Amino acid sequence: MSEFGVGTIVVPDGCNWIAVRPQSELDIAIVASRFNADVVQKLLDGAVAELESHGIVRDRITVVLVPGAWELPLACRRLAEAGGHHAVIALGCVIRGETPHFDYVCAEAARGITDAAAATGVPVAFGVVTANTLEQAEARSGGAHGNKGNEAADAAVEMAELMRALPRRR
Ligand code: INI
Repeated sequence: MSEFGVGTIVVPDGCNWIAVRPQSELDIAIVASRFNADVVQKLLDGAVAELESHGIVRDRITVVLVPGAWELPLACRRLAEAGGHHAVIALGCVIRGETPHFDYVCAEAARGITDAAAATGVPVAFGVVTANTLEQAEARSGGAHGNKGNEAADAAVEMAELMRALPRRR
C-alpha cells in the first residue's frame, strides 16, 4: 500500500506491517546546488510543488543554496545534525563531461548524502540527476522521465513519517 508517488506493494496476508500516510505537520529543508541551475530550478520547483501537494505550507520549507553537487553533503549534514527539520532533500544535477570529474562528484555526493542520513537518523532524500547529456537531465527534471525533485520530496515526506512510526532502539 502507499499514498505516495512511487509504486504500490501488497503486503502478503498474515504479515504484520507498518506504513504511513502523508502528513502536513512537517518541516523540510531543501539543499539545492547552483551548478546546472536551469535543471536544478525545475527540480526545486517540482519538490516544492510536491510538498505543497501533501499540505506542507511554504513557511515550513527552508531552501539552502550551495555551489555544486559536491557541496551538498556538508550542508545536508549540518541541517540534519542541527535538528529542526524532519527531513532534508538534496537537489542537484551532474552531467558527464570528457574527464572522470563526473564520477568523483556523483560518487561523493551520493556517499555523503547517505552518510548524513545514517549519522543523524534524519532522512536525506537524493534528488540529484546524474546524466550523460543535458537532454537526459532535462527529461528527468520535468520532461518525459518525470521529475527527480518531485520524487525526492515524496520520499522525504514518507521517510520523515516512517521514522516517527518505526520502533526506536531501546
Ligand atoms: N557540480 C555539479 O553540481 N554538476 C556538475 O555537472 C559539475 N561538473 O560537471 O563539474 C559540478 N562540478 C562542481 C562541483 O560540484 C563543486 O562545486 C566544485 O568542484 C567545487 O568544490
